[in-house]
Amino acid sequence: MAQRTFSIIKPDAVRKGYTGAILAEIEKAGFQIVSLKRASISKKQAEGFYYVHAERPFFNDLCTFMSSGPLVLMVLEKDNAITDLRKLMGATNPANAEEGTIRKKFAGSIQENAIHGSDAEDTAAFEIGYWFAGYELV
Ligand code: FUP
Repeated sequence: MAQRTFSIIKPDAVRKGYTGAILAEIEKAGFQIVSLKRASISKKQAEGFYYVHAERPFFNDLCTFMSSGPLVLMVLEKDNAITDLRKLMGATNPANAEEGTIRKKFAGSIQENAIHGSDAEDTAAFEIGYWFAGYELV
């Protein structure tokens, strides 16, 4: 059944000019783009988005990085969208990512790792609602 997930092309990838190439990988893999916007987010917005990581040692650096420049926020749809996007992204640390994955091709480090994808249905619902209003989901 068609499922929605939330994704971000992170500031490192946008800065390096990979937005179009990453979108092409996503469409080639069969995802429909339900909504897409380029934005600059505040550190506070990043902290709210990543609240589950608030106690982790990398939290502050991660939120500084996510608010360091424009990023692209997206809602994507396909059968098994959540699992399939995670496969397409590759491992969190690009050093461990499989050949052909977005992180293998475009990510520089475990923090500056090019793309985010929701990891479960409940987090996808929270993340879509955090960044998009209902009228933007078409
Ligand atoms: P992922 O779901 O693959 O994006 O990874 P996690 O949810 O575990 O981590 C969220 C983000 O925190 C990662 F995308 C990058 C950042 N992170 C670090 O900066 N250092 C770490 O050791 C782990 C994660």
